[in-house]
Amino acid sequence: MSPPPPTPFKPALLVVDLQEDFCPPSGALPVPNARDVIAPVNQLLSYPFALKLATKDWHPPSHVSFAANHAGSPPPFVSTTTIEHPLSAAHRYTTTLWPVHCVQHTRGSEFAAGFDCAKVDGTVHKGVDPRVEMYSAFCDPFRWTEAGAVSASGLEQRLKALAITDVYVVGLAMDYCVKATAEDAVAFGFRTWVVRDGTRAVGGEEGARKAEEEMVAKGIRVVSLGDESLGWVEALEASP
Ligand code: VGL
Ligand code: ZN
Repeated sequence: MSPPPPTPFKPALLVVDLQEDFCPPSGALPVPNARDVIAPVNQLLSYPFALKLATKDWHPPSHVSFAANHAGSPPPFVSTTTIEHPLSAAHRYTTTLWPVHCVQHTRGSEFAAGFDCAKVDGTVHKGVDPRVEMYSAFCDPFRWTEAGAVSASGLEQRLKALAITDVYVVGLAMDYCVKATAEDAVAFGFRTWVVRDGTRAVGGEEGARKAEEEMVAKGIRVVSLGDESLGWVEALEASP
């Protein structure tokens, strides 16, 4: 017999950015083997999580993370820019520039074909403020500086209002938005799980290995679909 779940145990599922632009071959910012996650994610969506949410990377055309929006249109993936807090320029950090992706209302911003999005209870939009990068589904990284968040999705409050204890994160990409979302979930006090089968990295297998190591170091539990922690979810009573 495997050990019982912790009590209380009220788990939520977050499906991060499972959108066409992150899927090969057509996506603008394709994550290797991204479509492999669709079947495992659909399986997880059939479990009785207390809450199931999907996120969408949802950028305005003027977003700061697009290489094309910077002088000389530097090459994406290998170029960076410095992002400053709009109210406090002393707070700044360097971030990667990307191809134009997930522009609001475009084909590429739609959920990936075959993703059973009818089973989610809602969609959280992220990366909406053109001035800041927002990998996490919760907030931009200035949240953790004294200058404070520029943009927050309300996800923390939504989970806390339902007394969620555990957050299970899957989706794209493991080394960017899944990782940032899981790190914030831990920082906000949730027991946090990343399910390997349901995620893939921009940096391929090497990117996945490094992301896993960094997440584990922060107290995130990286597990496979067969892990006992998912047995706890399956065994919950489906809510009416
Ligand atoms: C993502 C790069 C840029 C992600 C989003 O969803 O991981 N990566 N925007
Ligand atoms: Zn993005």
